[in-house]
Amino acid sequence: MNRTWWKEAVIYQIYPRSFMDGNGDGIGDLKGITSRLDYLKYLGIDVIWMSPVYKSPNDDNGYDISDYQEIMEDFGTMEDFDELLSAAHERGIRVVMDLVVNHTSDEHKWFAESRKSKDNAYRDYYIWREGKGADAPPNNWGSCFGGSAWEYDGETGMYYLHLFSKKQPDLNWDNPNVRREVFDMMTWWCEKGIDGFRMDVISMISKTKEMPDGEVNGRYGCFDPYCIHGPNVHAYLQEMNREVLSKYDIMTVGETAGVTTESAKQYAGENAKELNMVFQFEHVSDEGKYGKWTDERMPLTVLKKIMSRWQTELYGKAWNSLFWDNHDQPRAVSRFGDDRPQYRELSAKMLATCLHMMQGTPYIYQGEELGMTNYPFISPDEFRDIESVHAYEEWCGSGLVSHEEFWPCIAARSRDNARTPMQWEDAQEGGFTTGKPWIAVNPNYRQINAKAETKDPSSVFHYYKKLIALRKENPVIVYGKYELLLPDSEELFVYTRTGEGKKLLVVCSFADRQVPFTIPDEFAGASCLIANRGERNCGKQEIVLEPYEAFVLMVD
Ligand code: TEU
Ligand code: CA
Repeated sequence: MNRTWWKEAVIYQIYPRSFMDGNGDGIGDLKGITSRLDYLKYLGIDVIWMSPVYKSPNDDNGYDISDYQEIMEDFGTMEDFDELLSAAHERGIRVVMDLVVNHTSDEHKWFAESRKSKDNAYRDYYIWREGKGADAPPNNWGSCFGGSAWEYDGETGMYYLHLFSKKQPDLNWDNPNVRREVFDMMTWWCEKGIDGFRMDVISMISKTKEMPDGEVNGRYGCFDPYCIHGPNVHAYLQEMNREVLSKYDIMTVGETAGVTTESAKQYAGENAKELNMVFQFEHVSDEGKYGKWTDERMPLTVLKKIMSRWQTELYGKAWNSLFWDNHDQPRAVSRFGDDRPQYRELSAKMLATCLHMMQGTPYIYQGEELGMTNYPFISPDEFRDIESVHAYEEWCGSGLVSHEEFWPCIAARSRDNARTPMQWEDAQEGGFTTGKPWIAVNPNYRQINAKAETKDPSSVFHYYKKLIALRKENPVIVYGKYELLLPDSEELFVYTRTGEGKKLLVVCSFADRQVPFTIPDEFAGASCLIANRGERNCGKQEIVLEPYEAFVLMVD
């Protein structure tokens, strides 16, 4: 297995809109990020991945791009970007951009041209189909953000495909001109000196020619079999690799909705010449009776099975990306841990231990290193995310479900839980802005903020800082072989890592009560690398784990 910088790195995801406001307009921006680079350097991360900062009307907060080579006005100027890039590089921090090329904004010049006429030169940059008569879309597919995946355009009397919002028309990757324009744009960014791309829904760029009705789920049909892992997806990624990626020392991570351990070996195979790694979503795809909108918790045995399968089946063949949350997911400590005051810090540190001792590249989502929690939403008026706004309307507005029944589910899973502003200090608006924030700051910023935690050696922040340092000091954490122990335990997540002449025992209690545990003979007398409840002496082997206790033992 070859060794490279992106395998040994820890990556920090920034959602620019909510990270730091540099000019008091209540919206995070590039100058704000630059002003916080020393904080990130102190944390010890190696790479920042920024969610999109390109020109956009913000229908989906920047995931609807109207110009790939201009900076969104809210975020600043291209000079601000250049300043951020060089300031990050001066600190040894690499910068990975978010590449959103499954779709553009409907305000992109390509789409403005494409919709003008059926014989326009840009017509086939997008996916147009005849309807089945008046007000009848080409098929029954539903979009990820509610409603039909087809929007009627009166100018030419046809429908265009949008798997997300109607302001996010899907590009037609079968058109070589589209691929050429995308590759040229990517090269332009690489020539500026960026260090890689996170590729938004990249598993969706190839669609089948035939677009039949999908299996009905609720009010619409499912597009998955026709729009995910399509017939040419690997050919297009190999072409992208030949034309752009292979020419630069950059890293790439695909956001591959629907990926399996088998297809991951193609997308991110050691020698597949496509991407370096992929995000899989099996551990964050548990559903309830309202689909993703559920406040139920995935059983630990199911979580362990999923994470272990990815650890073992990719080992030596492809590279894992490790994450608990991102800008699309609720906060990890609320979803997988326990955000009650007496357990929040302990369970945040336990979750960090569980993930950062695994094989693969760990991703820290902004605020996760502080143990930031979900927001206490009380009304749909507090939502800003198009997905949550539409979902509430579709389920409650339509009378399908009562507010009382649906509210706990959407409040638990809304993407806005992760998009409330970064909590910097116990000051106005958590130190995020001197203005009125675009989305409310979590009122618990008084207890949970970077200023307090960077000064407190026992904080969640310092625990993450130590985990990051351990990864750099112990190659077994990066390259060691994973093995799950106690698969049937619903309280304990216990696994080993073996390699580089070392063996680790990683013990994580997901329980809010004491749990007996026997330290395996081979770890008797081992040294303790890290523990969230103070040093775990390893004198005796029959021990009782305290609630959310986590520790790592190492033997030569
Ligand atoms: O997300 C794709 C995606 O699958 C998510 O929308 C996910 O299905 C959903 O959020 C789970 O609740 C990417 C971006 O990460 C997301 O922010 C964008 O909204 C989406 O693509 C469209 O660009
Ligand atoms: Ca701003």
